[in-house]
Amino acid sequence: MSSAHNDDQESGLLPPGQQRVADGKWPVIGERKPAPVHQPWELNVSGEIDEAIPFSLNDLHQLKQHTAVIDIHCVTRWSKPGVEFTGVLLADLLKSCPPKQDAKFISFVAHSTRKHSTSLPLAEALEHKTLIAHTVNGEPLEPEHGGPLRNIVPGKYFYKSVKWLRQIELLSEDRLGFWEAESGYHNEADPWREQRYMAPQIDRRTAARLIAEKNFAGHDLRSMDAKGRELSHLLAQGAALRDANFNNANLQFANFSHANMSNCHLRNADLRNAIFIGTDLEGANLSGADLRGSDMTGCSLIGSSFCETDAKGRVILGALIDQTTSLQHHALEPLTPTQLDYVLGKIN
Ligand SMILES: Nc1nc2c(c(=O)[nH]1)N[C@H]1C(S)=C(S)[C@@H](COP(=O)(O)O)O[C@H]1N2
Ligand SMILES: [Mo]
Repeated sequence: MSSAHNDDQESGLLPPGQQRVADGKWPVIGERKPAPVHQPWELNVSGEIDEAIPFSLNDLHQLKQHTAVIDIHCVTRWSKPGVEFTGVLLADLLKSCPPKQDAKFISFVAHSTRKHSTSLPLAEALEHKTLIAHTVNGEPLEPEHGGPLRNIVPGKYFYKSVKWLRQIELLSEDRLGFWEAESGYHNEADPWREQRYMAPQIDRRTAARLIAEKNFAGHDLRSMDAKGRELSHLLAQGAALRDANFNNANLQFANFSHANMSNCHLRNADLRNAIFIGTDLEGANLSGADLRGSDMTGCSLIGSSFCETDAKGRVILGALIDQTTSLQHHALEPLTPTQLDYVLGKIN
């Protein structure tokens, strides 16, 4: 699927469906701070190893240091190429605590209130040169970006890199991470193959009934297919609609207040007078959608698209936005430069 084309994609620099953030910007995604920290930071390695081993930050600095320039690709369609991380290669760390034969997977666990984690096959984590990073572009990692320690898995969507890394567990069987289990993020996360979401779990009959009743409020309908549907006056407050496909649908007067619509496909949808109060529209594609009279107060737009451009940066499909569209300036701030120019050109 294509959301926004640009020069980076033409030159093969960015994976499909990704857009580059403005220089100097680095959005904060997901949790914003670690759980309270009462003791000096320790990284524990446990599970399928002979002995559970704690590493202090100082211990980590004593190990061989490695610097790598990596491209950040968030599943919500923004990329930040060329970020320099320094730390210890997972491969070097594991030399001090060799995994047992049975260790086939590795789970990275955060020190956060929801015990956030993510996992990978151990062989893949090593192949991708996973880094246990404490430094970015020569400076200590800031807490909002995972300081003092986060893992970095180059070549995977960024949800495979947990902030506030406190524990590494070697496992004989996989254990799905937070986003993978809660939000259906794809467990393989290869941005070049657009492995954003797992196959949807919705039962077809329920989906058909909800479409007929035009009532999605509070339902989990991730990745549902509603393209081209007649859904005017739809009630969808608080619904879980990540990755749902509403391309070309009639959604006039639909109420999506506080719904999670990240990565939703809303290309060419009729969204006149639709309500998106407090809605998560991160990574959503609204190119060609009719947004006249819609209320987008307080919605989150990191990585969202309102237009598609050709290789020369000319708009080939743009959303219909005018003075009747309620969009706040501060909500527009995280848009990529191309998207921001487009929207400002319409509302100013
Ligand atoms: N502890 C923790 N780590 C996390 C997350 C989170 O919510 N909590 N979100 C993941 C996701 S989805 C992304 S895109 C990146 C965002 O990192 P950033 O906030 O430094 O950009 O962190 C990943 N690691
Ligand atoms: Mo993400």
